[in-house]
Amino acid sequence: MMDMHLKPVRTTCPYCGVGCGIKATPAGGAGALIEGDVLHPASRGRLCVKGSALGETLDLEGRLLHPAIREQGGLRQAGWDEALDRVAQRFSAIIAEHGPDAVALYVSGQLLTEDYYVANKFMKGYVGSANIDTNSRLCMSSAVAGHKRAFGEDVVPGCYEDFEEADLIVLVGSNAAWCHPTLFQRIAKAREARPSLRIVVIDPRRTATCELADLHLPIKPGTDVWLFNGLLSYLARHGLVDKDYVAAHTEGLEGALAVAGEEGADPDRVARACGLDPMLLREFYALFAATEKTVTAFSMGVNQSSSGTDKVNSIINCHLLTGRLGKPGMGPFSLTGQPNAMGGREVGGLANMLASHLDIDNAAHRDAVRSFWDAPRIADKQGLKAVDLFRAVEAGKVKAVWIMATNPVVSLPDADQVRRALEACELVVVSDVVGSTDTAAYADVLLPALAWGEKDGTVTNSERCISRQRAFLPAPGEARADWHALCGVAQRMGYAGFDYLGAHEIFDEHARLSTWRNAPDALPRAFRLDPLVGMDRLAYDALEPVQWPLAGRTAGTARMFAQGGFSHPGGRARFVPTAPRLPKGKPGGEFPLALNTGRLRDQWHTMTRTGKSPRLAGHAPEPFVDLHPHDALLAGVREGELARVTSAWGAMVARVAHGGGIARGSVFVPIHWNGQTASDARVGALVNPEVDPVSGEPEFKHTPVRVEPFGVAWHGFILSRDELGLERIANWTRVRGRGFVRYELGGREPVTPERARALLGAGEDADWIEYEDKAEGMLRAALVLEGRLQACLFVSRRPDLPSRAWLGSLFELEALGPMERATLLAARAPRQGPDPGPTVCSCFGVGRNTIMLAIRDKDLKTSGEVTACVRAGGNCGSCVPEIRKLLDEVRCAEA
Ligand SMILES: Nc1nc2c(c(=O)[nH]1)N[C@H]1C(S)=C(S)[C@@H](COP(=O)(O)OP(=O)(O)OC[C@H]3O[C@@H](n4cnc5c(=O)[nH]c(N)nc54)[C@H](O)[C@@H]3O)O[C@H]1N2
Ligand SMILES: Nc1nc2c(c(=O)[nH]1)N[C@H]1C(S)=C(S)[C@@H](COP(=O)(O)OP(=O)(O)OC[C@H]3O[C@@H](n4cnc5c(=O)[nH]c(N)nc54)[C@H](O)[C@@H]3O)O[C@H]1N2
Ligand code: SF4
Ligand SMILES: [Mo]
Repeated sequence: MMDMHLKPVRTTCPYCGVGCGIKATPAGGAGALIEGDVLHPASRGRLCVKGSALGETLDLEGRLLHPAIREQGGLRQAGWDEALDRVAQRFSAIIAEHGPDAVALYVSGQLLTEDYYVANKFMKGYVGSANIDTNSRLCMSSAVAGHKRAFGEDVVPGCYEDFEEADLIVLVGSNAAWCHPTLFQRIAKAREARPSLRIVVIDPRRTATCELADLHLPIKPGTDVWLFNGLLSYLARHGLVDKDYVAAHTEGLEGALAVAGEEGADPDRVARACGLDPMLLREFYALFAATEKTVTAFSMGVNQSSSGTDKVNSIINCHLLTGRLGKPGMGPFSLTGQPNAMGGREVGGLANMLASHLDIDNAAHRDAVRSFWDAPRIADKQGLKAVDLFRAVEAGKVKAVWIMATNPVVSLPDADQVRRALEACELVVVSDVVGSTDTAAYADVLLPALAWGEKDGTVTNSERCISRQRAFLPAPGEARADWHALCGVAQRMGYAGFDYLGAHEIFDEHARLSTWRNAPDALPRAFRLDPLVGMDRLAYDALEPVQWPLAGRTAGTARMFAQGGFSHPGGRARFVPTAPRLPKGKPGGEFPLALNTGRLRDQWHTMTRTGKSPRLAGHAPEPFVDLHPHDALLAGVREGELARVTSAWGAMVARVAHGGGIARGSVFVPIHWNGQTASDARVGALVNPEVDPVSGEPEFKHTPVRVEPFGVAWHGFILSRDELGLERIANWTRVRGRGFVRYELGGREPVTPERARALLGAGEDADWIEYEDKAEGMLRAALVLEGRLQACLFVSRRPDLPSRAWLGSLFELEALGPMERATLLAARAPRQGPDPGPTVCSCFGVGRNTIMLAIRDKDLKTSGEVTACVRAGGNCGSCVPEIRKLLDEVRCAEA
């Protein structure tokens, strides 16, 4: 059993694919002190704001603690035996009647490798269907397909150190400042030490990442292949072909160059296709040509596209041509999203793969895996990819689906279709750590999983580094590891080979499979873990982070392919001809704008965990639609007011914002809000379900939409100690504050004092403070309970509501003093300075206005000076790019 003696435990962050090391010291109960682990090679002690706030997400509020079964419309608590019996019986019955393809698993890059391995073995080897897909389909599948086409295997050739060694870093479709923050900080630090390091960002938006960029190429959405084909052609014409490398280790250059064609040979034409200033494009091409040590890192702006796989290969082509691969400071680099995106690929979690980097379409590969498992059967054709899977569920072809560690009702495109599918499905099993998610609402059987801090296993980060997640908290309620639940069902279905005594035994089997028939004359592959075979529990627990392929238990390999040795037969890499094409859904007519979706700095996906942290709530307390002021004018919407965004698939409501980074013709909406945190802000409902033909990855960044006013008679907010049921409110959103819940409201039916009382749950003789100005359409009220502020409500005809900052702080008081009572409805502290403004630094709660004031008053010039003056940026550093932006703003205003 784990040691619970409040000693620090070294583990790995459960969020992004950087995979930072964490030292967690249990603080009694469900809490823990979270620090960066200086020994972890991925982060060397750094943590971003999400990682730093993990301690605020560990409490058991909202946790799913017991299995539950749906009966007569309602869920009732059940024991594990009953729940697992139910799943096993229904799975067996459906398979017996309709065949193995009538059941499916939909899993996640947030599973540990051990969970993932068991899920894949269960489906492909025992059920005998490849209908297991994962949310990595929505994330990394284009990179996987691109790697396989180019290298013959899904391998990232480089490592994080390359970002520090490079002379040029090109970030394509990546907002690393917010999404891979500690890696971004390594880049920032490298540049500080070596100012000659050049950084280029290719993104239609001007993001926080651009604050570090020497060049920002605001590319027309979807046109990356034009840009990189043009670059390939430019490099070839300017004598940059690494002839030895190309001759010795690659094939197909002619075809790739031919497809770039005449258009690609003329940078001015490329610039036109990409909507870029020709001078800017030429400057980038010249810089790339002149800089041997170049890393091209890419993320969702590349992968999540109907031409995602071609985008990936168009980038890799440029690195193959110049031989810039696998050597210090150079290479194409796929930034992975989830903590175990890579581990999932190693165990073959996608519907078109087999375990251990083997192919489902290859009979010898199938035989290898089947014989290793000694399995009764093996899936012999590809299964359904995520989007198609949920279509098949709606059509009744797939009759049972087990969803694990993902929230598809929020995160899949055409998300209302997913709702319909789950409604129609005979058996929906959901394994989650949280009881109420948009997806769990459709569960027939709900299974409680161990969360981060409780579960035990391994993850692999973007640079192929395997590291341990270790438990440091006791299992709460009846929660169990996901692999344990899977084994329970498998055993009940009569399958042998699922009697593991612990995660270490699963890992051992996984490591052994990687060596199985892995020989030059058999089925050679780069992925192999020989030195990790045979670890007992102790050795597994002591495992240090290590990069595969391995030379020893602690001796990894940082870089690959410098000397060729690719996994295609013959060992050569392949140039892939990539013919450019635009996204199919062109904005115009009814839907004139292109919807781009993505992430915010302080939230993780559907907010089930980051949403618990008050510290993380301040940065972006509401969903918004960011668009160019000109497009707002055309759409008749105004900053600060609510707008409806509609596509051919669905609609949502969000507040209009002008962040300043969006070009005309596009809008940006964050992905995080869902049915639990807003009445109507699930952006997935709008997203075009078009997918890339090779990878099956959806077009998340490009859906034609229109924006129009969402008319309300009043705007308002409520801060309340308890959650409220907000009936008859046209629009609401919710975030967690320290000691309170914050609701932002837009309403149509007037709020009278009586209605205000009803909304806040104030009885006849409640301690109630109220101020009303009917002529101005203003109402302010507060409910006090035993001397403490219980709730307050502010309503106004216009969205000109007072700051929530000071009001929020009153919830931390044991009792309201007379001064606080007197000024409560003014929403300002008696002798308070100016409103601090929206949060920039979440760690120290420093607002925009505070920072701006300091910059102006004290004439601050650098982010370091800002930190010294007001603390902002002094902990995790995630807000430093935003501080730099504010410094620029002041500088511009002064000039
Ligand atoms: N804070 C935070 N960090 C996260 C996550 C999170 O939820 N929150 N999630 C993690 C996960 S799973 C993932 S996958 C990663 C994603 O990390 P990123 O890919 O960096 O994040 P996104 O915001 O999805 O999109 C990146 C950028 O692609 C741009 N883009 C859109 N269309 C195009 C195009 O046609 N061409 C180009 N070149 N760019 C385009 C968008 O404007 C956006 O700025 O983040 C990980 N890290
Ligand atoms: N519009 C739009 N949509 C997108 C994207 C986009 O850019 N735009 N990006 C896509 C991408 S890249 C991704 S990765 C997806 C992410 O989308 P999802 O995977 O749907 O998002 P999460 O909120 O991370 O869902 C994880 C779920 O697993 C639960 N969970 C956490 N830990 C465990 C565990 O150990 N076991 C179990 N059983 N459950 C656990 C959480 O409570 C949560 O409900 O979104 C995709 N959807
Ligand atoms: S960068 Fe942040 S979210 Fe990503 S692994 Fe590190 S601490 Fe976690
Ligand atoms: Mo992702």
